[in-house]
Amino acid sequence: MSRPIYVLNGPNLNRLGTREPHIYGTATLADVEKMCRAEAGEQNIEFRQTNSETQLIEWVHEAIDNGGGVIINPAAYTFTSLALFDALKMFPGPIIELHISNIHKREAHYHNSYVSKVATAIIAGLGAKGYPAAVSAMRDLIQ
Ligand code: CA2
Repeated sequence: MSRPIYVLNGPNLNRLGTREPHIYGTATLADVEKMCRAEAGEQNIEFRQTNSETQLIEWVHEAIDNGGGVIINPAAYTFTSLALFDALKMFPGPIIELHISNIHKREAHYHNSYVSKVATAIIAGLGAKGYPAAVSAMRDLIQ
């Protein structure tokens, strides 16, 4: 059994689809999980969401021990968490940073991502479809 791909989601994404549809679309996080599992096929994925920085870091530690790759939408922690940056630095496999919106086209406080400094690749601005695109890319990276 190949090591699972961890798809990790940060704060407030549990409410995806409930507001700012012009930025984030109308798909819910449950819809996004279905899209990822459809794209993953027989590849095992762990799909999780938390509003807790500690929990997000502990899932990265779990992926260090058990995971083949990490796809992460850290949401606001992207721009604030050196602790998450330090945790991701320890991950030996490929990391894809994922954002539904194009953060570089938005307010200045969304322009400096700590995660981009350790990510293998970044996907931003493809909407919810960025998630299955990341799963497809990650399967290529870990095969
Ligand atoms: O575009 C993305 O995926 C973001 O990571 C989403 C974060 C935002 O802080 C980043 O700058 C970009 C916001 C997460 C909260 O998302 C919600 C979206 C719609 C409804 C409720 C929450």
